[in-house]
Amino acid sequence: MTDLPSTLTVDSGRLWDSLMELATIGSYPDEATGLMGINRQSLTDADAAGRRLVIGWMSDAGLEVTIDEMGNIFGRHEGTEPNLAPVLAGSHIDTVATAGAFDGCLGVLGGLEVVRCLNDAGITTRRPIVIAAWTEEEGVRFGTDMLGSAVAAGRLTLDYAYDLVDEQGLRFGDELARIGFRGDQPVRMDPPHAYVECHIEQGPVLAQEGYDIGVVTGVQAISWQKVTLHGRAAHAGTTPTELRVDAGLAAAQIVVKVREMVDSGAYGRLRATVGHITTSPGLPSVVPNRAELTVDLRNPDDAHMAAAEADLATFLATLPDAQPGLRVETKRMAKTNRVPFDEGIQDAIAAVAADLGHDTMRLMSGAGHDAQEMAAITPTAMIFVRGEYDGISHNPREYSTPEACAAGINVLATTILRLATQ
Ligand code: HGY
Ligand code: MN
Ligand code: MN
Ligand code: MN
Repeated sequence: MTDLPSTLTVDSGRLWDSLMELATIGSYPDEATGLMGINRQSLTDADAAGRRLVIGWMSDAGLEVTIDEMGNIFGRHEGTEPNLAPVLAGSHIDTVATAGAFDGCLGVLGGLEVVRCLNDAGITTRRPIVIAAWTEEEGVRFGTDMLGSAVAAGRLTLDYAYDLVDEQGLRFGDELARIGFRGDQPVRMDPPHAYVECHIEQGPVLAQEGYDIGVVTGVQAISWQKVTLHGRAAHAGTTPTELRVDAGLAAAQIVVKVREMVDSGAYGRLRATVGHITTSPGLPSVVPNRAELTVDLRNPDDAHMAAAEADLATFLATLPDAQPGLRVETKRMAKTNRVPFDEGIQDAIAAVAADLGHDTMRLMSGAGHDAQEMAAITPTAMIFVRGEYDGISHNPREYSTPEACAAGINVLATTILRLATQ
């Protein structure tokens, strides 16, 4: 094994080119921004095309590619001691419907670039290095986020995942088979030596505080639920208020209520979003007899999250008081408590960043990540890369500069190098 360098410098142009090429898959002209957005939701044909592109690049880089029962993709760079637990790095390439080019993709293509860089330098580390692309991290198609990594780490079962259905009633397990990515590698993975994920911050903190790189201390709690309201269809012109059971009104009251909860300050740094809301039959002259909405709650404190969930449940139960006959159904979609990351891996990342000349700050992640699942089975932490435009994300305006992306992946590369020689 050649003498190892103390730091690695990746090919930032090659990294950027890969990011921009993957971004063409699932792209669409986004009317709201005038930019090209990306809609590569999991297990769609676009996702399958993105998967094939990344697998091709992994193979070109000499990685041994395997696919597990959840469609998680792994590219293995063998070590001089193959029996040692590998260093795992990665993220996801599935996107929301209004995505930019960086969310998740930076972590997968950045991991690939690390391997390409090791190949260029003729470096083989003691430990194997494995690059992962996790399935359905966003959770926006099948309703549970971090799905692929949660099954791999054992928090959720394969059967639970396979039986999830999308808005069209298509089943996860069937769609995985349809796109040809229902692999036969057992999904429950042996604990790796460590897991490191590089991701854009998706928020304004690094930019506001003047940092390019952040060391992530953990992920805040996440609660997703679907609320279905059953009212009574009635004539818009003839039906007086007291005879109405208006599902649309109840839905609107929930939207206002969650914002009032946030503004009250009673739940710490609660964030609440009603991202999906529909009424039926959706006609101008018919009082809605049904409404569906999702409530996404986030909180860095589990006790505050529990209080917010309980108070929202109490509020939902009172809705029929004002509209007798209204029926309220709730369904849990996703629920994760706050997840702290490993201090040792955080310190390793901070030391590498310092060696590379970057000051860093430590911050909790506002977004969920596959790393929060890996933290259950192996020492885990994340590297954040500064975002531009207030770190906007889940929007085609999402942007990090080539320099910031390269800085993040240089930190990832050297961190992986050092972990893989332990
Ligand atoms: O929703 C999230 O926090 C992440 O984008 N899956
Ligand atoms: Mn992501
Ligand atoms: Mn995302
Ligand atoms: Mn995420």
